[in-house]
Amino acid sequence: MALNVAQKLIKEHLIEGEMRTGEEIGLKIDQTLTQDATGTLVMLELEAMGIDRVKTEASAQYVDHNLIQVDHKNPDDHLFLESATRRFGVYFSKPGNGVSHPVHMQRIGKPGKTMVGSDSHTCAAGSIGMLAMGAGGMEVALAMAGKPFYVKMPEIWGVKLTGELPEWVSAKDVILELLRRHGVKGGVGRIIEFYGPGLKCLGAMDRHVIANMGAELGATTTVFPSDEEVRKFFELEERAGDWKELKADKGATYDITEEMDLSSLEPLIAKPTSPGNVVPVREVAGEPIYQAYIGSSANPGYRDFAIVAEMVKGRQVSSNVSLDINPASRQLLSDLTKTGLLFELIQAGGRLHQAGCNGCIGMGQAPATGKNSLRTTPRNFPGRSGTKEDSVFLCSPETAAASALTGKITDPRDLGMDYPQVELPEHPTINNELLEKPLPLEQSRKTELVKGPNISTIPEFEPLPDSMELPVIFKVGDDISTDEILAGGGRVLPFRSNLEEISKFTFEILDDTYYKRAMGIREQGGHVIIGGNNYGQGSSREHAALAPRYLGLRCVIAKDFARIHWQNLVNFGVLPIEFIHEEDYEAIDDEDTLLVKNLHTTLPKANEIQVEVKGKGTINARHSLSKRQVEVMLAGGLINWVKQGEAAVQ
Ligand code: MIC
Repeated sequence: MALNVAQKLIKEHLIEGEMRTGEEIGLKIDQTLTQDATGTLVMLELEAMGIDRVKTEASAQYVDHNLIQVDHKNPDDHLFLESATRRFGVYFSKPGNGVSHPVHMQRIGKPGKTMVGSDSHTCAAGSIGMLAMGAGGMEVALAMAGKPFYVKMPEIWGVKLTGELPEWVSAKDVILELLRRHGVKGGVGRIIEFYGPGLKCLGAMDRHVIANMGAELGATTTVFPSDEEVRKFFELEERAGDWKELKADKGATYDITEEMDLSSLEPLIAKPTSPGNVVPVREVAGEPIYQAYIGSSANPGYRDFAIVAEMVKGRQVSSNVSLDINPASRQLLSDLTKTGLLFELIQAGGRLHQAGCNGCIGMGQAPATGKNSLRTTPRNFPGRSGTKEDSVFLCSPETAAASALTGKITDPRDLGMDYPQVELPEHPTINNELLEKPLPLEQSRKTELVKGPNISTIPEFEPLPDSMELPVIFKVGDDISTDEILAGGGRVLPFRSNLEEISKFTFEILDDTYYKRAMGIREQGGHVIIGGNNYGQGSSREHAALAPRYLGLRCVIAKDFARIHWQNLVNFGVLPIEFIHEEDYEAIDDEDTLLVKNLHTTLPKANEIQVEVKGKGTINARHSLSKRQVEVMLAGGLINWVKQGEAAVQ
């Protein structure tokens, strides 16, 4: 049978289940990626499981999120992570080396391999023909321990690219076009596979831009073939030996197909406060801006910075605009320095920040109240920038630079400038000194974990009770993101390894009384949350499940869930169930109390669950847990389940 690229990758790594859409499959994982904001928990989980050494071909830990060191917390985490990588046999990418996704792609990723990462944008590695998926830290820890990664077999959505990108339109506009067509739920339960003659005009780093933001469509992942463009990329990165071809077979088909004529695209922009809120730039042109922000894993390539530099060369950005330059990696920063383009950026008024994620996750560079910020980052959920009432637009580097020059949102085609041609440096500055290799086993066994005072252990949670009577203490609408459940940003992120402290920020953006109310009834059995569509979209941060669980969350009933957050809820023993009739969402109010009974017998047997709304009647809901996940739920979460499994073996 002729296979597409996604099917080939899955087939080659399938160790449990069958490739039938919607059924849970278990995959062998070759590589893992963790970053500091989620990695501390992963390392604590490895410690809790008593792992001696990771079993993957390559696991890498990056320090790219929590870079601002205003007190001991972030640097303590960095040192803890470094010690843990030495202890467990993991690569360590030091602070300053850059954002995990581009660095991993450049230095460690390989075509044909699978990867899970504790960051939703792990899918960016699909740009080089990997099957790379974001997941909660617990799942990544298990993959590092050599266990399979479980996911529902997705539909494969083939997007055929034809034509060629016009001048002033680039990769970011391609993914924004897909978001314009399908919105933030368009990719749920799907792998997006790009193919067709249009691929020729997209280099590997352009594909990274597109694959990275597949996460914004809620897709399981995105894949590209490993073709001539990917070969050139590996050659440039001096890793020609790691390249291999991976293409769809002749006659391969897709579950769903769609075509995009690249020649018909125009500059696009996602308006506040959702990556799915996409319109042509010309529709919002003229709005004054306060900030133009270049960088992040969504536009991390040399080209993305060089084009901005060429556009602002010899000019000054508008006097009311802050042009923030966030190099995605040290390699890129060195290259821009060598080619002199950094000079042009700075001379034009650019403010240079360190290599890393920075303002993309609200770690600095928060915009002023009510002012428009144009960013090349992947997300603009409410408050993510660090400013509560923010107004963040997502766009290409071309649109951001044009707007920085004029001081208002500008379609770059209206600048009247020739489209600059960017050449990639012939020899990029490859320097592996900030990427420490795993220690040999004898040495790693002698390494002690270095834990600062901010690093706490994960508490034990009890198994799922057979019946639960739970007050609804919070009812939310559609598309609630993990940024709204548990914010990022400079205030909150430093507590990523301290559950008790970070839990105080839960839902703070939406309702700052949640923490107190939840804590008030935690010892009485906890509470339930009611959600709308796409509950928990966005990041993979398992803290968004773990912190509410710590505060007594036992169940979420929603219209439907985003994949990674749904998995995280299960992993921490929070029962995720869905309304069968959407109208029932309306029937439940904030003050109601819900009763679910006989869970130990009903969950393993049937998908339907009866929920009694006290004083109002009964509604029918359903769960879509696999047999394995039902066991995990009943055990009270993945850690308990793993321990039970080990106890059974002994
Ligand atoms: C994000 O882009 O939202 C993040 C910050 O990278 C997260 C991870 C995190 O919350 O630490 C993600 O994408 O998973």
